[in-house]
Amino acid sequence: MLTPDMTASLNAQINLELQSSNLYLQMSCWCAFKSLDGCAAFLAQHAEEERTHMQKLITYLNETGALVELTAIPAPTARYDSLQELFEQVLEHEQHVTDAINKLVHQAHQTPDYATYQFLQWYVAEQHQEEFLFKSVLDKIKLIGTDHQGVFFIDKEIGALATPPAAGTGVADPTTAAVAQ
Ligand code: OFO
Repeated sequence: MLTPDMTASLNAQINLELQSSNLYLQMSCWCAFKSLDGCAAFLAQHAEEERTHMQKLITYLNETGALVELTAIPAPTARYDSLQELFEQVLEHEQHVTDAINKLVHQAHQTPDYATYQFLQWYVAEQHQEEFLFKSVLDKIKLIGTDHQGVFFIDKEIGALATPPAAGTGVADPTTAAVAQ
């Protein structure tokens, strides 16, 4: 059984994962608007993955008999000056999520609530992967540059990180996902 404080913190994380999903969906739309189809596909897929992170937490709270409470979340920024600025914001956001996960792990340990502590280890590993992924994307952008040809190649490279939809579903096949889940 979760303490009221632990329930409140896990609910905050559920809402942060939803916020992450909305942010990446909005970023995907900006990329589509700029005809950056590879980046749009990659970010749309990542938005879906954030929903799976949220759902995992919802299932955990449901299983423990705690009430999930969704809240209003801030609207994401719709416009960006460049692809580099966009991915800098992604990395910054993921660092913020890592910080939130670290605080949750600390709280679970201090409570003590070892079931939640154990459950959160998946998120600890996931954040390492996500920071690594987005730092690599940003490094590529800085290396290739964002003049006209550069943007074309970056879009292809980043698009290649997105898993093609499973036949006829329009949904990425999770068994072949190249991007961290
Ligand atoms: Fe992108 O991270 Fe969720 O947890």
